[in-house]
Amino acid sequence: MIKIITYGTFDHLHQGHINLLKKAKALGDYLIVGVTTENFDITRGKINVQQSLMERIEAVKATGLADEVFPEEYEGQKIDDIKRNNVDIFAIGSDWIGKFDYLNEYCHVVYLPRTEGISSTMIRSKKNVKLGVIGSDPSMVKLLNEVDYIDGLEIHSVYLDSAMNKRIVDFPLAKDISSLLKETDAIYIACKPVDRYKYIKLALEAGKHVICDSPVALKKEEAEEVFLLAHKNKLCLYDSIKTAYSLAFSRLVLLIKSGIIGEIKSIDSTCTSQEMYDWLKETNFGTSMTIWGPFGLLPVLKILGTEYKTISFNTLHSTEMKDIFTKINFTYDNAVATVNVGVGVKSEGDLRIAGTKGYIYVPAPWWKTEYFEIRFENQAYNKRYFYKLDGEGLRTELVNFVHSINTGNDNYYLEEKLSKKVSEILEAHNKAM
Ligand code: C2G
Repeated sequence: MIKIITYGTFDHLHQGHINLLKKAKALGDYLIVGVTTENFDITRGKINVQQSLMERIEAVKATGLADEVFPEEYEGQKIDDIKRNNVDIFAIGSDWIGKFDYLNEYCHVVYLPRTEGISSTMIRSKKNVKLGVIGSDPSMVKLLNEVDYIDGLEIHSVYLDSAMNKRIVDFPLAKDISSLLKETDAIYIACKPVDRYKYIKLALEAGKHVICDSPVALKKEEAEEVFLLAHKNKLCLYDSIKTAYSLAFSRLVLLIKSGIIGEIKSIDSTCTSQEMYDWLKETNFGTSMTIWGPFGLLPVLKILGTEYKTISFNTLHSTEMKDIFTKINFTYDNAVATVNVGVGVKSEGDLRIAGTKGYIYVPAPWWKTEYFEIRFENQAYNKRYFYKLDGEGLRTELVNFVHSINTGNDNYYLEEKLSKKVSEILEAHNKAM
């Protein structure tokens, strides 16, 4: 009996995949198909997959062409699979020519002609979301660089608000806000924090989905109003705390929920930056809190929840700014937390999460980490975790944003109540200064 093995993501299974499976099966008697898991796809840079692993496996099974279907989970698994199953032929589409020659050591490698004119990417991006950009914050430049990686999203035009440093961008400039709103489906807001609420409202009232740098609003009431408006108009409103979308951070939260370090008793997070923009000095609200608050608060509110018992602020002022450094102290029923944020003051930007069985250490800068450690008193049990970070979390966030627009699904990386709580804390801090 001749055994053939092939692999693929098989997102939105289409004729190209079916032809490939038929050709592979025709090479022998028994066809084994490895379907790539989300985790492995992300590590190999494929992040736009829309169907779950189970849906994709079921779709391959339903073709009736495969004799065996299983998940492909890690780099190097192909060698294991080939050896374990006594495979005779490894078959894959011609887009991979040369890439799997190393498997010739274990079996015969065949590259099969690819079906032209059809791909999962084409199916996923039938309709492109036209994104308009308002603002000129440096985050906008990062966004413009990331969009190429996102299926189903294109930058339509950019409206540079005059209040900040104008930057040269390679995209068409909109002459005013109303023409930008008229010609787009969604708006990315990257302007001064104080103007965000105003632009979010304008965009939502015009029926546009919104993704906005964090914080979305500086007052609790304003945050509540814009989220309510989004619901009323059946639109997505994304608060862009990029760290929430990074693979390392989201896996860290899941590991904590699984109880790996026991009950969480303390969280310490620090976020600071040296760079000072002129416009920061003009603001009449807490600077370090506005710039770093949403990031610093994220692990505390995400892990310990938004229902703390007490909160207090310890703020350092300077002649130029209302707050250059703030320590926020929280008490919860069974835990405590401290968040340090600073602008123009530099400190070690790490994250420590203490539990009853062990602790998690995320080195600086923890908010864009690809790595963390779970440590125990007995160091023999320590574990290190590595995850690839694409575009500082922005890429995953945009993929998710487009997915929410197309399906109406909620944003499950960053809950609305967390965004609202961030605005509430910023307002309370501003009042306390
Ligand atoms: N394919 C094809 N014709 C198309 C599209 C895809 O023949 N129009 C083939 C691919 O060449 C591949 C298989 O269908 O052999 C699955 O394609 P994808 O779902 O795109 O998966 P891919 O990223 O190619 O995964 O480690 C290798 C991967 O697992 C292969």
